[in-house]
Amino acid sequence: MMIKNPQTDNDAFKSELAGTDTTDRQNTSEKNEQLEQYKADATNEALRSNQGIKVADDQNTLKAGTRGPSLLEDFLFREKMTHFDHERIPERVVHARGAAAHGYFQPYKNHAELTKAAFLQDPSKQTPVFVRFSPVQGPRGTSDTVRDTRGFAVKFYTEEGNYDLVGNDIPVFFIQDAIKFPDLVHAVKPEPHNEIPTGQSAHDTFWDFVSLTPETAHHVTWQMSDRAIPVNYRTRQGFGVHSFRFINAEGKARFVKFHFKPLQGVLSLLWDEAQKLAGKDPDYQRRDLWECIEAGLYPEWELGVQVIEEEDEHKFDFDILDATKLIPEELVPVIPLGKMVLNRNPENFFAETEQVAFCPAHIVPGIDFTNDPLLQGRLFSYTDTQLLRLGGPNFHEIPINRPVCPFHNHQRDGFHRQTINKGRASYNPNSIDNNWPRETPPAAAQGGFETYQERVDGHKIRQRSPSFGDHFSQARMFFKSLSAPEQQHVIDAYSFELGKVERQWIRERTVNEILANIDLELAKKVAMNLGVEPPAKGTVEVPQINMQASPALSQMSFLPKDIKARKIAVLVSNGVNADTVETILNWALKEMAVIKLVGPSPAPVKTSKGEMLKVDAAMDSMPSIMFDAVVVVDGDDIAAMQQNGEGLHYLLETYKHLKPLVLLGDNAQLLEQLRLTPDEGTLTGNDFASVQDQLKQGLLKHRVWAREPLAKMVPA
Ligand code: HDE
Repeated sequence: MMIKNPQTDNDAFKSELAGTDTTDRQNTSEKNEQLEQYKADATNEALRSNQGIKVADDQNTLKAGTRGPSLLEDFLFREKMTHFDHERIPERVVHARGAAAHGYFQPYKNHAELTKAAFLQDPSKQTPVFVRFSPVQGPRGTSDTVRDTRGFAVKFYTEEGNYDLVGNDIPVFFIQDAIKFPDLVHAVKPEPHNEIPTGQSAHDTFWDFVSLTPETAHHVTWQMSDRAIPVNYRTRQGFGVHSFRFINAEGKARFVKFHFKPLQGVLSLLWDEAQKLAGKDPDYQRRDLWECIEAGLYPEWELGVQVIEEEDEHKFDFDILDATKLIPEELVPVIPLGKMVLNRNPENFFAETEQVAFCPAHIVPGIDFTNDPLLQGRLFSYTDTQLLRLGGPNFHEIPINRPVCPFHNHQRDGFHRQTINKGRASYNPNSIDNNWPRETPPAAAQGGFETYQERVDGHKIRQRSPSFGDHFSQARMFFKSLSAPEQQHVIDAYSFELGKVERQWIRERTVNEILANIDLELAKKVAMNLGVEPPAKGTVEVPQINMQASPALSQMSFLPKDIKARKIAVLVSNGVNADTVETILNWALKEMAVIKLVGPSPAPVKTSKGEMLKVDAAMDSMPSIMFDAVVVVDGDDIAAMQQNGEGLHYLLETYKHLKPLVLLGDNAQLLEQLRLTPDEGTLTGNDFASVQDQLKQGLLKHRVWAREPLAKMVPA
């Protein structure tokens, strides 16, 4: 008899979830219903041409004789090949690679005091969302786990029209003014002469620009931190980055900063894992998102805002219009607005994920922009880029981009127009069609969009505001807010990246003119690693801001509260104790943790009871870097393991990457063989029940940080 992991194919989670949480899985939002109309199912259908002709032979071109030349007349061949030849569209100039999912947003309560935006009023109403996550630098084919900022773009299909919150997973940006964006992107993209490196910032042009552009200092410090190598998309924060405005029905406006906080915690990879994963599984993060949603393990975020009264606009040490600055949560707490849940994978990657068009200018009544010069430039760029990428001005008609409310206006024609506009008047005012469609009075009265009447008074001028002048104090605050291991990773990352920079003067300028102003110790340590003369002091006077450290900036403040969807490799081989495997599977199901049974090869193994146990994968196809913890089950063939280089490497890597390592039964001997120092994360015992609580604790802490100095010596 063959037994298998009941979690495989997600059967286990689905039955465990059945009946508990059904609203999440009904998928009956207005947006889903709208999308249904455009879906095509070919089951039981004849193969036809695009003109509807039934095709009798799709294997052979039309030829003059079986061995003769092909005929131009073959309209079926020409249609098929022409369509294929035109399948690709330009990829996004940044954020080209992405993964997305459907879900909903639901407010906790009525937020009418803050904003009149309809989707934030009714706590019983779910607004459909489509969310796309994306690294920035690489092309569509880059790897998920590269060191990079990640996009966190949310389209809310509200009853008043689409609202796009096009954010990132880092709360500040590289530059202050949109006019510098093409320079930044040209510098970070692969170098123009040889298109190297893909998906990486560790090269000369990026660091040349960074070292000459001090305003990048804060964002780049985040980019060198663990934030830039997330475990997956589910464990990321999202930030609106800019200050926006909320306006309520009385016309009262306030500044707001948006935050998405993941209920899964904020977790990162180690650099060695990130690099290895980029090769072993370039789709690691999109696969994770997909598989979790398929299994019913829906990721959730809490959307919140920091609110700043208009009269407090100038009370900070920095300008709230400067996108290289954040507002520490200790100064202005985040007010929770509601919950976002992702519960449905797209049906078709191209139709939905590739064709979705986000734009920060897509706002609804109750939300407005500010004069942040980065935001102002973005308001232009997104529509402009979609015109090229999606081939014309009608991309709003593509199913994924359509609002769920009706939309009528006098815009007409253009490539790929789908709407058949009735009536004869395509202008306003008109008397022929009785002046339809008509304008709506502003929001407070009836729902028409009204721009917030901010008073603006100034000279036309090309100049950076002096209030944007401090580039280092918040970078310093961020660095000081990190735990010791996080700080060490920042030092390591700067050293790694600058170590790949060929030009000595760029290395030196970065150390002396950027790092020394952020933190002298950081600069000295990086200088030593690079063999550069350590600086004695910074080059500018960095203002003392009224906050030395903000604990909310450390990932240690965002550890998960449960182990739902955390991944555990259970190593099995011939002789494995079948009861232990069952105990582990039952425990994991209760905890909603994901188990993969990993064997020496893809072949089933024979258990202690003589049954054949199907494995989910072989060690080489699911290496330890894909998991949060590893368990070696008792009863298996330890002699074989002791001689299996790949298996021993599996365990060494688990230890090196600071993960819980459970060695049951005789497998405890492996610690000694591998010369691994036991610690709170190396768990041994004769039965799983004796270690399961410690394993859970280890997973909640994510890493055994105390092990890190020793782990450096592990040859894996
Ligand atoms: Fe973008 N950005 N960006 N960006 N951005 C694009 O629009 C741009 C910035 C962000 O999943 C492009 O549709 C300028 C900040 C995300 O489809 C483009 C500036 C933040 C995505 C563009 C910025 C973002 C984009 C390329 C400086 C976080 C992916 C394709 C003024 C708050 C959206 C596209 C998706 C994509 C321009 C800076 C987030 C070229 C000019 C700051 C998440 O229009």
